[in-house]
Amino acid sequence: MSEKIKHGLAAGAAPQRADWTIDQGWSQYTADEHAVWETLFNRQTQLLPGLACDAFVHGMQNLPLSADRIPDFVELSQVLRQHTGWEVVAVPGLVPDEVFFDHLAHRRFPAGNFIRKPHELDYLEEPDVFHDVFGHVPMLMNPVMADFIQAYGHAGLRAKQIGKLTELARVYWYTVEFGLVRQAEGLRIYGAGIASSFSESSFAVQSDSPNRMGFELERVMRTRYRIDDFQESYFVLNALQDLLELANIEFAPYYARLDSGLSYQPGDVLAADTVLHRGTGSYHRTKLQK
Ligand code: HBI
Ligand code: FE
Repeated sequence: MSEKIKHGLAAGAAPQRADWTIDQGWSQYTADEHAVWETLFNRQTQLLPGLACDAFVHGMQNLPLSADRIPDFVELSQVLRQHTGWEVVAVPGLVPDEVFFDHLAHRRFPAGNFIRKPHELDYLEEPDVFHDVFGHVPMLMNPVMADFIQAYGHAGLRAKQIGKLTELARVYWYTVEFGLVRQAEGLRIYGAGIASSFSESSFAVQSDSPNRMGFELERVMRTRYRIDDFQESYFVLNALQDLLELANIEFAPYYARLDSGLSYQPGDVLAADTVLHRGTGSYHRTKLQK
């Protein structure tokens, strides 16, 4: 277990419940914490029209989310359950892989109950209530995404047992977290890691720097990703419906094929890729020089 996963618990303490859930403790949020939510909520809501996909916008409209307060997971779950059968449960931060997957397999989305500090508005490593709720929950209102994330939970449990989680986790990363989708008007965000980030929202859709390529499963499973900065490459679905196929896929033959052949760096572009935009790489190049 990593150090990160112990965060939120007293040193050496075991989680109170075997499934790592805790009470959200909604009444204990301070005015300052609600104010951080308000800042983040307003800034993202103003930014996302024209950047987020229709499913995200519709999900958001139908949820009891507002600027003035951190949402109550019980209220949120009542609405979510009616639409797609999902609910939101509170966890203290990152939880062990098997625990995370077991929740997803049962249509429970584990959301951090804490919120970032005012000096962490733009970036923090652990998923907090803003990332988990604002980023993920609107897409859980979408039936296709609802089924896909549950299927990922089942696949994750199997992948963990057979030592293939690294490859499977790339699928989640490049879809649920950092996915783009084609829409009639242009490329749009559906990934929660992008939708909950002020700076990456415009970077992912509008910047010349990153590559944007058609999503291809085996290609994605071979592709490393950045966890500490904007992505160098985004993979684009033709439609959210494409996730249905991915939800029903048998991963075993893919794992077998991945045992031979290459893995790719985040910024690689291959001859076989469907390149929608060949990135200039300027953003990451500038960073390297600093
Ligand atoms: N725990 N709370 C939380 N949120 C995550 O996204 C998460 C996790 N534990 C493990 C995990 N993600 C990843 O290891 C898998 O998606 C691969
Ligand atoms: Fe996430």
